[in-house]
Amino acid sequence: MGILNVTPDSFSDGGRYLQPEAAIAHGERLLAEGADLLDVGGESTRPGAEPVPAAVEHERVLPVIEGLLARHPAARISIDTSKAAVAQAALQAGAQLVNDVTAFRADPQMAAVVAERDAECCLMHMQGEPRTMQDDPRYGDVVEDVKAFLAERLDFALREGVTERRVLLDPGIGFGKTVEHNLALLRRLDELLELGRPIVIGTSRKAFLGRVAGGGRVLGPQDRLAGTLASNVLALERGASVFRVHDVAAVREALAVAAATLGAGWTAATATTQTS
Ligand code: HH2
Repeated sequence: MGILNVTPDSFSDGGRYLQPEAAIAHGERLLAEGADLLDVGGESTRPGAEPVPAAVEHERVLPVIEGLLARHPAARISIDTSKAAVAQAALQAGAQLVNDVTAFRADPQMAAVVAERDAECCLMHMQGEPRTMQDDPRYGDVVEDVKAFLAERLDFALREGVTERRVLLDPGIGFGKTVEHNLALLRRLDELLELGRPIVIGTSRKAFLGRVAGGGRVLGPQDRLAGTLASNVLALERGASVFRVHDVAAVREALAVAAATLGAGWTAATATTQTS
């Protein structure tokens, strides 16, 4: 899953792809690098980010989704939003998956929009909300707590009429979590497989990688590729099947080597929720 942030303020690439033409060109680059899915987002969810009105988000993402699909009709597009109106417009324009970092909690209409169109969805764990989520996050056992949350959200989605085989789950690396919480979730990612759905993992360029890899320093977002590769390879080994990343070509190569070494494992086809 290649990341396409159409925002002025995303933590690693804010402002680079705010113009539709620049975003479409970047999306095409990610497809050429081998992305199986493009995750288009018009609202940053980085720690401290302020919410964006639906109309602004719509204006940012729709021309990009339409432009990409006009040039690449077979491209699979995911819409990264927690607003039902934005999700609905994106699905109408041809997106296939709704990636909701609030797991259907922010907008009471979201589950119905996904159910009505029988779309795929990704339900992610987040403690708190982006503006304040990194202020002293606490858990009993982070893996147990995240697992219980995802189980409850999956149940909720099914009760609202979402098709089970369309649902992906994500522990939400960096969303209301300390470095130790993120590392525990990666170390014990296989425990989430008991939920019976494919696991999405999003470590790409995140701050905890900069802290762990930097020793005493914190490496900046552009210097976190090695950490991104290491964490995605480990996530593959522990059962993740969708990898949300900025650096598609490098991660694909790392995953190909890791999968070949493991002797089975991951191909893009195993990640889809459409045929399973
Ligand atoms: N992380 C971000 C945004 N959306 N969605 C899922 N399913 N999983 C994630 O880990 C995830 C996500 C944050 O990263 P990014 O899009 O690079 O930054 P920003 O939120 O600043 O736009």
